[in-house]
Amino acid sequence: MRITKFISVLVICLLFGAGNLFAQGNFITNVNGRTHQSLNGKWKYILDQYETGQIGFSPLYKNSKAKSKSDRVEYSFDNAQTLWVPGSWNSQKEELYYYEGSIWFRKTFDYQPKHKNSRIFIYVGAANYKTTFSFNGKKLGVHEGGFTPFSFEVTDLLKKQDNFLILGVSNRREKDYIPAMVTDWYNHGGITRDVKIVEVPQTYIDDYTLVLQKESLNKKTRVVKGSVQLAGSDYPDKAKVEIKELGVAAEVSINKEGRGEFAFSSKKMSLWSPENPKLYDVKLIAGEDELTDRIGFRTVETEGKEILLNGKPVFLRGVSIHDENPVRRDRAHSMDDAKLLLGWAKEMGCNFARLAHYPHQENIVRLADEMGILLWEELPLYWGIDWKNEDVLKKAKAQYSELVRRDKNRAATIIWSIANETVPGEARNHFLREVASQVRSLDSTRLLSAACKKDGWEDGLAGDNYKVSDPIAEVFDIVSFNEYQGWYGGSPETCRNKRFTIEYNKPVIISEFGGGAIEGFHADKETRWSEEYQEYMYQENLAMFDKIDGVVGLTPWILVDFMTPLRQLPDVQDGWNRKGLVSESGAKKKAFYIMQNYYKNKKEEYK
Ligand code: GCB
Repeated sequence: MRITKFISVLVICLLFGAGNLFAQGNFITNVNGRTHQSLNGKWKYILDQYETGQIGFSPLYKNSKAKSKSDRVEYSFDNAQTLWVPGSWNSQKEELYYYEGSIWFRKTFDYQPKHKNSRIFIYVGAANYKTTFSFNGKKLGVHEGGFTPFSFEVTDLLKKQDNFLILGVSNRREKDYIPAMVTDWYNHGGITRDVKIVEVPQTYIDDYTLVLQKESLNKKTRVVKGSVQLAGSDYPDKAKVEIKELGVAAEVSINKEGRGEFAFSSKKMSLWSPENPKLYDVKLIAGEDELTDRIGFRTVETEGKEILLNGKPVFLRGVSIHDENPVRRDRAHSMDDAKLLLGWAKEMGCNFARLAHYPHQENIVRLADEMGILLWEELPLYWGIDWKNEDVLKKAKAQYSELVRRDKNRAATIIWSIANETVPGEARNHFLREVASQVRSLDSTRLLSAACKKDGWEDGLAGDNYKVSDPIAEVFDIVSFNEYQGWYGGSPETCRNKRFTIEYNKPVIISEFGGGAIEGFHADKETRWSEEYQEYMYQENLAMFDKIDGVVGLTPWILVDFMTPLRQLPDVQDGWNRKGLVSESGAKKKAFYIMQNYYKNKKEEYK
């Protein structure tokens, strides 16, 4: 009888989504620029493989405790084991290595607001993939998407002592998720980025954008235009934007909706570029709220087959990167992790990185701003997306607006890439067009692209002539494609005969190329998995790309070996994709130096 009741509750909940409020979009931005306190550290956890935690024998978010010795509480956090947050669960416990399902996390804490009359939010940098968020026993909503932030307001629920925050995180794969069922990367589950308590005044600065105006690029006085959006109820008439170093103090008139636009000019402004990654401390003041951000000013556009940064042609000396620290075998989540990855890229001579295949942690974007590394940012519209499903399209738009909201003031980010290796077709073209126009409407100042495929051997078109004619490239500023000649097709020397026709008069980026090598395995250049094979393949590929008209950027696949359940070849892959130019332990393979040398020459060429 009990079981029948349980099943009917379960069915009703599944049908009606258990009253979930979806929380996409308006998270608190620039959390480090506001009053905050970390909730990182050890969290208690309960495993919930069948995902009944919202409704089961005891809804886990309620944090039930036995009140008497006869009370039956089957799920209790109090004596549970712990996991570190941030961190993927897979990397922390052997028995969780391949676990896919849900885990409920609990953090207890006392908190005394630092300011009187503050509003209190809890911010989560990312949790993979779907999170049920609850605070002090109340379910506040659900967030979907494993790589973008979310936050919930808890002002009215907060107590001075014994608060409990419970997050149910599921990393199950589903056909209507983004990404979908199969990826060539590891499905790190859990709360993978920082969790913070953030305090803001009753009315606060919710969003802001500053953009250097192209028309003023070559003028003595450079002009920046921007906007501020406040959240709250009692909007001040005016807000202010200040940059001390430039002597800027711009007044912003705030309208009834809490929005204001502004413009200021400066004769002294240095442009941001890889050679001169100049950032300014920008202070925004509105009523009681005040925050600072470090912002660089530059322009980016295309002209024919060139990409112009601050009006000058640039060659993007790039590399593809996954958001993973191979040494800790975990998702990257700290500034140190970001330094490790961008440090290798810089050593290789890069001025550009492709943050594949999903939004990376905010630290790496901010570090790229400081170091002068241009960025391609991406959404996991990857293999096997359910293009016909309108809900999936909504999710893609929601995730993209979160990414743009987070990073739109970063000078480093110049390209939004909306997809990777997707097969042209009516439904897919419609879907990506919709995403492209959504991204453009959110941010018309950056370039759009996607990693496409060429037409060739896969389509049975034998021969040496390849075409890049994906119809979706029509809506992009840059044509990008992945190319694995010498690894998935033919031996490295077959590169010599290949010719490419790009059907668009647009700049071209080779968004992936490469092949695997086991670091320290040396043999002749025909032996697969040897460093020599990889080195040879890089040489042949680079020579082939040099002959393609319009190539202005490369992002070889990939900077470092990365974890993936897709690659199991014993003694060779062992759960790792070996295409890294650097090994999992940080040793550079021979091909690393081929790229380093190639980029040294490119840098000279583009001086
Ligand atoms: C690709 C994918 C990338 C894979 C890579 C590979 O084309 O975009 O996610 O990891 O190939 O190693 O095969």
